[in-house]
Amino acid sequence: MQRKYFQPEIETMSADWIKRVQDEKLVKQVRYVYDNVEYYRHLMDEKGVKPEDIHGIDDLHKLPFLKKDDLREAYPYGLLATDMKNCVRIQSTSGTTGKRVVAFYTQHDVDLWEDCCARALVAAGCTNEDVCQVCYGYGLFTGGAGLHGGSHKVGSLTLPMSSGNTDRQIQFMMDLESTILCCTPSYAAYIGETLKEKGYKPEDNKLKAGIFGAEPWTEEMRRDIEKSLGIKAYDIYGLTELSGPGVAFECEEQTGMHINEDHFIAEIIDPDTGEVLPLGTKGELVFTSLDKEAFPLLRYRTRDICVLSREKCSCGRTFVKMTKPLGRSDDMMIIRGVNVFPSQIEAVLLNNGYAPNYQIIVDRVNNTDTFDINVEMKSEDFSDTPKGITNKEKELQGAMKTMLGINPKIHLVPPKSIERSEGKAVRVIDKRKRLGINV
Ligand code: DLL
Repeated sequence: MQRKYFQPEIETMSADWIKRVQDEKLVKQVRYVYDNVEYYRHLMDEKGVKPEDIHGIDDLHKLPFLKKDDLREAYPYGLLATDMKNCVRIQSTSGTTGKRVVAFYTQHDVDLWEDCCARALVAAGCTNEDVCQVCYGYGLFTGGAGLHGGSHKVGSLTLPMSSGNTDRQIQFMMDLESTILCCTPSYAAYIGETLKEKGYKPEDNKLKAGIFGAEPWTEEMRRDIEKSLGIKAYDIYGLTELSGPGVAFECEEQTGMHINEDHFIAEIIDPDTGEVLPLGTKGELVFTSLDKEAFPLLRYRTRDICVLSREKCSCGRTFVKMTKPLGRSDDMMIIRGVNVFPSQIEAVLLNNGYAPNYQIIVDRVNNTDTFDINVEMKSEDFSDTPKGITNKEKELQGAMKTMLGINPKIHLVPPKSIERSEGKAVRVIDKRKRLGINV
């Protein structure tokens, strides 16, 4: 059955109602967090703010920010707000220096998250008659689990493919006549290319829409994907800390993503001063969860730079819209959909006896990210045989894979061959910028 919204009464509620809902939920969430999470209690006490000072969203600015470093410090249970016996799931992503971000969910949290993903799917035209092929990674990454749960809620036939094995993806897509494709935009582009190589035309598949996110992509890439697969391509945004995909999603207007404001309050701040900026201004996106039980977050700094707008949307949804992330205010890279911090690479080098003289080179070739790391050899290795050096590269590659979850190509280069900088070392050369990608 075709429907316009998954939860119409919520997705189209008036601005006054949104504010009322947020006011009420915020007061409760702050009290809950203060009473149940010692780490927060401490942060709030330090800032001299008590739950009774928060009467609604106009008081939000009084609360302290929470940063990724806090998650690292509190790892793994320090921000857990409920008894472990109430939790049913964890999901995880990489953290700044090796410690992963581990997010906990109660069944209620999973339910709300899946509702958000279902809203995104319905906005893209998904119904219970659709075949939804989910090729985001399953496992600790939130992409697979989130869209999978959303697809179940909509009642569509879910193909839990996970990522990779493109021949098999294509076989299922053709044989089972998939109509909705969920994956990263770069994988969607790759599937499009592979279909073409195999001699298929865009009209040969039954796909009608795709839900693509988890990494930056451009309008040009959207047009290419739409053309090569013969579909309409929708953006979806989210982060593990808040639940996963579905924090915000695109509607048919394709002019930004509606933030699910009944579950999250969005603010834009100046990343340097922390000052709250007005709608329409570019800055760092900060989120406050409103009804999470296991892993609630107040004023969490995403480090994603974007702009919020409340312009009326032709789809009828009233939720505020965010632009695509326009960059980051930290040094996190997203490579093949995986979050990578230079500090993690440095930690692996130091643990393996290398000096932190390295350069990371990222590019996108044929819609796939390439990831190379040049590392200066230890002087004692310099005289090694080519085979000895290759073995050491493999060893280091294995250690990187364990830390990052993806495989870089390691190139051991002679000592002192990486240019020294007098100022900030240039650790990352991200050539994807030439394609207009907001890295
Ligand atoms: O990437 C969740 C997700 C899965 C979103 C599937 C969409 C689809 P993390 O691995 O925690 O979670 O990475 C979160 O990815 O802070 C952004 O920098 C980036 N990101 C997510 N969606 C988009 C998007 C998932 N649509 C980080 N465009 C976020 C650009 C995105 N960047």
